This record gives sequence, structure tokens and C-alpha cells, in this order.
Amino acid sequence: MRVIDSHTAGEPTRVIVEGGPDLGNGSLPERLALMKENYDHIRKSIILEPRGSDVLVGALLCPATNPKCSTGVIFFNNSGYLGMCGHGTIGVAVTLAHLGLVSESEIKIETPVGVVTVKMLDKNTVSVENVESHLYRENVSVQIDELGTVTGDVAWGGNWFFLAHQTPVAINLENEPQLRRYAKMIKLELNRNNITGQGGAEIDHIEFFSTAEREGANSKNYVLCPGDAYDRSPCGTGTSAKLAALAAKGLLAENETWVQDSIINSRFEAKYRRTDDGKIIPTIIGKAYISAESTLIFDPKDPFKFGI
Ligand code: PYC
Repeated sequence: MRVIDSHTAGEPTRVIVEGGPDLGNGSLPERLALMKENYDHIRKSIILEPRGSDVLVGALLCPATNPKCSTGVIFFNNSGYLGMCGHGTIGVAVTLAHLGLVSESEIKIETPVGVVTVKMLDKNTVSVENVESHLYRENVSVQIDELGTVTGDVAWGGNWFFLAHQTPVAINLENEPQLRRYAKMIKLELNRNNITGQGGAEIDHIEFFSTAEREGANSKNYVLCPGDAYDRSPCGTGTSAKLAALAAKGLLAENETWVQDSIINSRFEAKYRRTDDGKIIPTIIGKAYISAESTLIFDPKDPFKFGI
């Protein structure tokens, strides 16, 4: 199996460019279900140790069903599958460009939760027009023993997010273990109280925000992903969810730029346009860099060939 690794604002993406499973011709959600059912060992072998790490996001390229799309993609991580992945899409775009497979400056990519439009601004800088995003529930509270009442919003940005109104501790790497602990408690409590996204969907990403520290930024964030690794990037779908909440509350105008810094001080720029039904289409701009081109070897005798 051939893979290309990149990182987007510090968050890694591993794209399978050859030798991935054939998931047939169904819709992207059907193919995701098929991969989950029949090829989950492939996900584990690519993402988990000893080949991968908890922070890695994988991307399987597959033929698109929508004729306007250049490719389809299924994203996955250490715990399962992601509907969309903003940093991952930027990584996929830079990987396709690296392979000489992007002939136009703008291409469409099909994901299990919708079509996204990708523009190469230069060989590393990509803008992603994401799937339609929206604020689903405002001012949702849970009780956490160590924190008291925690209030936030539930929003969709291609994945489901709880956007806490306050961060429990300052957002920096020194505090990461505490941020992770509190985010896990909140996620557990949302689950225990049956607080979900639309249609009972699990809220599997928890996001904290603080005021910006660096010049030009509007905010700094911490995002805990499913699988309990934190996003090194400002999280494309998380920034989209944040924009949906800001837009719904009248705190950010259409086409106004929102600059989101991550816990490691990497940056995305974002803006949105409104749809007729009051939702938004966010656009995220970020940079990715290729870090490796590898052939993965699956030795039949290797007891950990499918991960630990
Ligand atoms: O950038 O959307 C994103 C993302 C989701 C999980 C990790 N990164």
C-alpha cells in the first residue's frame, strides 16, 4: 500500500494513494459503512501504532459518484470514521497537487456528508468551501463536578461539535492534559444526558475557545477529537461549526474574515456565505506540507500488522 503523509497546520493526514480496499460503486455513506464492516483492520493498520499514532487522520481516495467531483474521500482516525475533515481535505488537496493530479485550480471532492470545493491558492495553500453548516442548539448546559455548570452550543460543521462558552483553563500545551480531561468529562456528560446532534447523532468533538493571543487572530481554540487526541490544527470542521454559531448570533457578518489560532499557534482563516434557509457555507484557508511518501508493508508473520 502506498501512502503520502502531510500535515496541515501541524495536524497530520495520511492519504492512501495505491493499494487501498475496493469499496464498490455505492454512495459514499454506503462505502464508509462497507469499510467499517469489512475493512476496519485496514483503518487500524494505517492509523494505530506501530505504523501510525493517535493523532493521525487517514484518507482513502475512491472514485466519486457525483460526476462534478474529481475524487471521493473517506476520512478515518484512531477510533473510527469522520464525516468530513477540514485539515484532512487540505492535506488531500496538497497531496493530489504533489502527485500532479490537480489540473485545474478548483476541484470538487465528494465526502460521505457532502461535496466540498477545493481551490489551490499556491502549492501549499488551499481554500476549502465546506459542507453546509449550522447552529443546532444554543446554551446547552451540563453539570461537571469539578467545573460546575458548563454551557455551550451544539453545531454542525461536517462533524458534530459542542462549543463551550468558556475554557476551563488557559489554552496552551502545558495545560493540554487538563484540557483533555475536562473535554472528556463534558463529552461523557453530554452522552449521559442524551444531548446529541440532529437525529440523535453523537457529539464527538468538544471545543474550547479563548481570546486571541497573537496579532491578527480572533480566537484561540482547543479541539478534542473522537479517539481523544487533540487537533494540532484549528480544526476545519470545528472552525466551520464556530462560524455557524457566530453567524446565527449575529456576531460575524457574511464574508467577514475570522482568524482561528490553534493550541500550537497554527492558523486557519475562515469566512462564510449564507444559504437561503439560514444556514451557512463556510470557507476555510490553511496550509499543508508533504512530509513523507511511503510503502506500507504487511508481513503476514507480523503479530501487530493490523495495529496495537
Ligand atoms: O480539521 O475538520 C478537521 C478535523 C477533524 C478532526 C481532525 N481534524
